[in-house]
Amino acid sequence: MSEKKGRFETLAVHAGVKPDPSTGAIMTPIFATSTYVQVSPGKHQGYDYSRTHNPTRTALETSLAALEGGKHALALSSGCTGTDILMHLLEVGDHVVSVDDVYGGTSRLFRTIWAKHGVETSFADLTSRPLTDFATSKTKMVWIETPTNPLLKIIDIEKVVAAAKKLPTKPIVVVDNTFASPYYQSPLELGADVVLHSTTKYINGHSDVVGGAVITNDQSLLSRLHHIQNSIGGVPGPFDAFLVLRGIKTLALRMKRHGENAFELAKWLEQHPAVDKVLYPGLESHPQHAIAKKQMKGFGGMITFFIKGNLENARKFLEAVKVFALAESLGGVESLVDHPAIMTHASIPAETRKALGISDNLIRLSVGIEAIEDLKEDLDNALKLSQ
Ligand code: P1T
Repeated sequence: MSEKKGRFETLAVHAGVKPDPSTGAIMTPIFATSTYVQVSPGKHQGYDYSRTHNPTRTALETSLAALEGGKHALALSSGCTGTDILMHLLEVGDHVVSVDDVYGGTSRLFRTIWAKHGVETSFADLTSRPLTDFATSKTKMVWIETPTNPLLKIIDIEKVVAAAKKLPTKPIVVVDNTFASPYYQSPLELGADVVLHSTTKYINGHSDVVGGAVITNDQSLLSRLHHIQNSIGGVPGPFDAFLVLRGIKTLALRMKRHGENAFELAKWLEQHPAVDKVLYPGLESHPQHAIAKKQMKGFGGMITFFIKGNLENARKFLEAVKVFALAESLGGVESLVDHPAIMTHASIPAETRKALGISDNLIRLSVGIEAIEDLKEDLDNALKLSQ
């Protein structure tokens, strides 16, 4: 499925996209059809039913595989569908080691859905302890999110993959690459078996689609994942597939700008009197800055910081921003601000959140592509009003 011609920027514009043979239309048509005419039972042009395949989705899958340097991709109805489909690979009694700081919805799926179906997950701080401290004789999957949501911890992908490959249970290593996007990080090159994306975020980039994807080089794993998707559903509609495909064309331009704006704001916030601490992988003060430099091509558009004071100070700040919008999600062209403890990570039990350090004065920024001066002025004004 993959088309490996060209550099990232070229692939983003061209991979998967061919002029429509019947009209010459340069843009991939939105194939709004549930089914396909067969000339004789079982004789068709590669498409029989749109839960199984759809040409707009196929174009998107080819593009996603190319961007991640992978051979195969499945486009899905959401990032959480990707997590769920991957968990369907496991059997009762199997065990997962997951990074401790993951998106709240990922943690919720592991703790409240899959634990009930007999798959236990251990949440591990893989920045300070080795995988072997958490692996059991049943560990069949290792779940990495890096940078993590919302603490922006950096996990050494190559190191964890090497440790996983030595385990007798041969677990599948999944990397949720949503925060970095394929522009800044290529987990398959670092040895991961599967990359997961919430395409809702940077890949689509315009906050108008919920979608997901999994990408792998392993043909048999892809077949198993496609069997699961085809059996349970979880497909994106052709309109959504088209929108994500369109968003991808500007992914490189957007990511460059997200990264530049975020780096500048992170350095500036670090000096701000109303800010206690800033977490951004590009800062030398970040505890895993050296690993980020080694495995990422840039540091992305997400910043997490601790505002001086308590929840009241955080509230004043969050109510005062004008360019940044207070909303869940991330990765769109517009800047967003999130309060993880009350919003995106509320489903994580309070004591677990506290132990992780997701405190009431923690604020997460998804830095957009607006003028840096306007972003700075907005944050400065709201920070002043917060104290
Ligand atoms: O929302 P959905 O497309 O299902 O993606 C889930 C998901 C998976 N992985 C990561 C790293 C994510 O951040 C998300 C979704 N996150 C948010 C909605 C958020 O605001 O953090």
